Amino acid sequence: MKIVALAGGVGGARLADGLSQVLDPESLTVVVNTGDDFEHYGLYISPDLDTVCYTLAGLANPATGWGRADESWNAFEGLGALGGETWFRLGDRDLATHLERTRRMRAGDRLTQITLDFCRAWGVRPTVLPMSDKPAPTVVLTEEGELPFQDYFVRQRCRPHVMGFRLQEGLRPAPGLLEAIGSADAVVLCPSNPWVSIDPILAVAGVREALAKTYVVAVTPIIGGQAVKGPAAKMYAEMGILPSAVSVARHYQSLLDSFVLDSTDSGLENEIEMIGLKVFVTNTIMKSSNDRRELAEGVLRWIEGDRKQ
Ligand code: FO1
Repeated sequence: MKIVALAGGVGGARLADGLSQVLDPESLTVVVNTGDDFEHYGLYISPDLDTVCYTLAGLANPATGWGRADESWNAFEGLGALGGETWFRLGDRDLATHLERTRRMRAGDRLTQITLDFCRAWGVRPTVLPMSDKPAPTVVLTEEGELPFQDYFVRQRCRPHVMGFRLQEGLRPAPGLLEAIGSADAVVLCPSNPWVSIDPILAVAGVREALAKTYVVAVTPIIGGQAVKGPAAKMYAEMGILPSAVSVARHYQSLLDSFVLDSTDSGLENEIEMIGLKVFVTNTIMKSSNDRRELAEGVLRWIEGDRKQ
């Protein structure tokens, strides 16, 4: 089965990793959010692309989910000693990625090509695509004004109250993205933040139209009213929406054929079916590599069975 996974940060990367353990490399394409990208120290930084690629390569820091494992912080400490900005941590191994990506983007290379080359260098075999080669900065609209994404997420630790988001609408999709969705048997919306990880991908020109022509299943990023990681539940609450798997199902509703609900929330199954979605209830918490593979296997089996009906 050919699968396209839409993913953002840590949660999405983990399911993408599970899918890469189960599917042949040529049967999996991971499309990654670039709305978190920003320039820092003159470097073009693409956190979700790096989180997905590092995770698929087995290079990710297991504690944080972002950045590299076995990292050292010599350059970063040197920056601090010089009075440089230290709110966004850049490890020595991670810096190589940002330096080389920035050098190649300044030379005119496309983010898509850079990502494919980095994946080859890191031994990542599935295809990983940015959602677009064009900059797509997500702006967070808060009660304290408009904030660039990393300012909100890292510098301010998601404290400001969110009122909404401004996404880049109608961006040109990365080469091959729409074709990958068009030839997929199914698309999996990974358990990433619906607002700032998945919605930016859905806003890329042609993506919603392409999804309408194929089987789409979303894996809940909210369990028991809480996000597994990150501010998704807080964002829902601040925008007056009850943080729950039902709210996520409604968030994507028109795009979905079915929804993967965590066993903790099995009581919500009927409510989600009432809005017209079929529901697969399973354990969606991924603490280990084995959990990632098991969730991926379960979702693929679900898709196989549900598509046939
Ligand atoms: N997140 C933090 O909370 N603090 C950091 O210092 C930080 C540094 C960082 C460096 C590289 C990278 O790829 C990601 C990094 N992140 C950090 C995570 C990043 O802000 C988020 O993972 C995404 O933007 C949202 O998923």
